[in-house]
Amino acid sequence: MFQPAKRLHLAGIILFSFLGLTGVAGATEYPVDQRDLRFEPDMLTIKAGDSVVFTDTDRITHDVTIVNPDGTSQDKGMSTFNQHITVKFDKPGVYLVHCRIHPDMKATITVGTP
Ligand SMILES: [Cu+2]
Repeated sequence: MFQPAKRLHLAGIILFSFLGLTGVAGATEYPVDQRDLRFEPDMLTIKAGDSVVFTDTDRITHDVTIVNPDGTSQDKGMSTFNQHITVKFDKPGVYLVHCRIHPDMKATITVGTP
């Protein structure tokens, strides 16, 4: 038997599930390497809710310190070869990234509204 009401209900469930999945998948992880004493790339534009995965590809220790748009800073710690430091950016603004060990290592991450 053909039951239009039931079909519509099922379609609603499928659509709802789909939207739920894309909501989660909407956040992106962007890779940034710490390579040859530089952040690579050293300029990045992302959206609020996205994350940046910093990977130390040098055979020396690096640090990830984030200077927030309000001037406060957060030291995300040190990494050695092939270690990752993941930082999630929830608020829009311009963030400056640097390595405490190597003052010339700098990057700028611009976080836009999602
Ligand atoms: Cu460094």
